[in-house]
Amino acid sequence: MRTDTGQVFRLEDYRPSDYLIPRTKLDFRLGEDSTRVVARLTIERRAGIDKPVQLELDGDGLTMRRIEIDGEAVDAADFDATPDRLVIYNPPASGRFTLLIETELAPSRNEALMGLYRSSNVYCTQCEAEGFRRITYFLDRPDILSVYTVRMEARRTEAPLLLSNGNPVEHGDLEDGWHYAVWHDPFPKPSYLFALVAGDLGCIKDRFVTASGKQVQLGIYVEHGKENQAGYAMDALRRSMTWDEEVFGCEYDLDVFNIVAVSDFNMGAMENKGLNIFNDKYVLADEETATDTDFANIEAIIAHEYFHNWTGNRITCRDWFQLCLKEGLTVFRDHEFSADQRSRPVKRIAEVRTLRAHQFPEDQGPLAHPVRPRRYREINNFYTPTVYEKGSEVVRMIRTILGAETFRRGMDLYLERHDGDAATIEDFLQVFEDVSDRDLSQFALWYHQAGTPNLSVTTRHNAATAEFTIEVEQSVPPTPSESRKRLMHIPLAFGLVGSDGKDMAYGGAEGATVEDGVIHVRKRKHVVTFSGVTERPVLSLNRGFSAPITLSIEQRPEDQIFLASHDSDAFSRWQAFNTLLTDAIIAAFRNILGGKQPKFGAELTGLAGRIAVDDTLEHAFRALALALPGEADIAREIGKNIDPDAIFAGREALARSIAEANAGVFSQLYDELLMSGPFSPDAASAGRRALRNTLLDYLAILPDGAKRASAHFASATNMTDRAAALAVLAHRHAGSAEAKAALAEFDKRYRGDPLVMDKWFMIQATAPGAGAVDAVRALTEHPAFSIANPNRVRSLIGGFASANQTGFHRADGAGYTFFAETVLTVEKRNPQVAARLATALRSWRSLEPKRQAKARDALLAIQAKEGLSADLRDIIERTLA
Ligand code: 0A1
Ligand code: ZN
Repeated sequence: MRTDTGQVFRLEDYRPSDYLIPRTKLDFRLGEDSTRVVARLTIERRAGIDKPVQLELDGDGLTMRRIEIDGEAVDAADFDATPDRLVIYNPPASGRFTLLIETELAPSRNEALMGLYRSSNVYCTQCEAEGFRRITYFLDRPDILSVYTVRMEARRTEAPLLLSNGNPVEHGDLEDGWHYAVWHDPFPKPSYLFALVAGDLGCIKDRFVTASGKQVQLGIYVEHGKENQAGYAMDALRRSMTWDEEVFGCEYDLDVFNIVAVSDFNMGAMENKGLNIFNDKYVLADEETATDTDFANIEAIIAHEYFHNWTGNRITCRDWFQLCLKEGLTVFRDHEFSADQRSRPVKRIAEVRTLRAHQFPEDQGPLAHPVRPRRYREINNFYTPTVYEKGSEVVRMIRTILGAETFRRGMDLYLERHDGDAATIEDFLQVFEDVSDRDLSQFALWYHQAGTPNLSVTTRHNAATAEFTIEVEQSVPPTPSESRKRLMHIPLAFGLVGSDGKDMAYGGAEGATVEDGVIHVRKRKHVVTFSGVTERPVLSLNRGFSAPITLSIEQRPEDQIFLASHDSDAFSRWQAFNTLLTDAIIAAFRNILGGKQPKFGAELTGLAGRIAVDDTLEHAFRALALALPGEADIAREIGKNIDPDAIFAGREALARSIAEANAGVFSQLYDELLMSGPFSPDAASAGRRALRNTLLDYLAILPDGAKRASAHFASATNMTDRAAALAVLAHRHAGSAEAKAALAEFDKRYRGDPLVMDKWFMIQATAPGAGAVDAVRALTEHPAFSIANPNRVRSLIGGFASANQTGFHRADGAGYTFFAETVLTVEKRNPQVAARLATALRSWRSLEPKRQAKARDALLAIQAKEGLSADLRDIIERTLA
């Protein structure tokens, strides 16, 4: 485990390395307890450096067995090798030489899952961000691009399959039951994109012909017996390849494209050149084991990793500060792909919900950082919602400002100008300035400045002059180490909605640039006056969520109801209804704290009923609209002094009130939505199921609710419906005979399928109330649980800490104590997963004082642990700062 050295990396310290490694040859002799790696590196001193300089290579926990320069052993006095660094004091004066390094690794003992490790008897690698240095000494930084040739030897019985990046070159038998394979990747790449896989796996194959007629062999490798669960991923891959050609002009460039699913993986998946390695959760799916959400995630992640082939691999990052260059852009691309494959408005609502649930709390808490950070202690901790999701929103805003056509020209220029480069955010912005002749310097603050901007808005209508005025004032709250903020360029899409529900035309606009339905907010305050507006419009603002901001706007409830019923922008329609629901829950929360009964207006509950049956709306949209804002969303709106129990009670009261007011309508619709015929994971069918399951959640509150949910569970013919019913039983009827029976049956039926058991763990981990701590503790002893597997840990412990507000934030602090203990246990094996888990306490300062003190104690207990990993110490110290 890499313990904390306290070293801080700063963007301004970037300097190109003195040496380059144009060619890398790797020879692996694979054994689970001892693997030998011989690296032959062609090293060249960078042009312009004319005197000899020492060569320093990165390592992490390495054992070196041999070192030669140009075929000669290196004298002990001429180098220094520690586990974490290799220094060669006097490299050949010519500046060009071959360095041979032999290291010895123990894949079976690598539980951090970085570098070369074993997952269910399969050898695999994970090198992003700094895992390659756990395999051999190297200039392990993304601006060192090298052409790799990889040779692997293994026992044929143990590893009949030998894969690496690029194209296969040769393979054959060796003595004693060993065999070998050689792979060559002609595209120069950084070390973080290196990968190998060796093992005994099942496979499905397909072919793809690219737009220019190139034949590509596609392979998806999975555990034997799971081949029939890989078909959806293959279909998603083919669709991704076609889409990227059509929408971005990006064609695939190798003869083969392979995907391998492994069951022990720290993240979702990895875009290694020509050999993507996936968490099996994002490959395996069929109706019996996967929910509609799983299918959608698989489609998105297959696409994401594939799209990295251009945005990430052909054009990579100069340094890790530029991570958003590949991640924000690739998330934007996968969002667009899903929007095109499914329903664009529904996809947009889901994206915004995710952004608000994950990125907003990060941006508004102690872990806030710019989309392009300026400093880090541990880069693993910067694979964040800010870099990914906010990074994607920034790209979306560039498109909004430039328009779709100019944006595409900018992307074409980027792909052409920087192919083969290790680029920066400045390079990226430059292409859009070049194609548009716009000055994006103020806009660039979205990359450089942390925090969620707020726009405070007031409006007035003057009937006599037919003028409608919008006053907009921007502010960006202070974030850690950035107390003073500069003014941002915020593209604010809007509409003036007339009484007929249509957007009103206006004569002109003054006070800000207004183009194509977008107000460009650039100053602290704009007074924007629209002329020729004869009737008072209802203002629809930040349509499509054009900017990732918060809005403070006093809007009458009747205006919100009007927008929720009529806005032509589907996102804004959803937003208006969601705001009404949020406001109602907050009012109920305040009543409960004041000892009063919460009350809800009939307009609101009636509107819920009307949305449910509105056939002009997609089923999936209706399901999203009717899903109440989560407890954490409400907590974020309230902002401080949070009592999760009172929020829970307020939210439940609204759910009951909606259910009671609409019992008949909901029940009838629930029956109508039942589908017969074969299962299909398409968006329309998934939408029907989503709406029916949302209705079930309401109906389960009413008399005989447990019976209805139990019948839903028993008659389910797919995992979406079965898991939904189980959650309703375990959450709304915890402890009932029906809940117990369903949990037991699910366990019995799926005990042998770890990915399905993750759902069972998660559902129980998120059951509200004080009992959750003990339940989760007991489940850590369940035979299907394993503290060494990241998916199990995320489902049970992550589910509890991040998605169970009343359980985790139990008033006596027992949730925090259990959490601190568990984070430390996980950390012993896997610091990266532990650090990610620990971010669950990032909003601790918004809790009411008693819980706040207990949460702080838990953080301090972790901090006090000796020899803490760099990953965990970084998160804990920033959280406490
Ligand atoms: N580049 C990957 C994410 C990733 C990052 C770090 C990893 O280390 C364990 C693994 C994957 C992506 O964006 O999909
Ligand atoms: Zn990515």
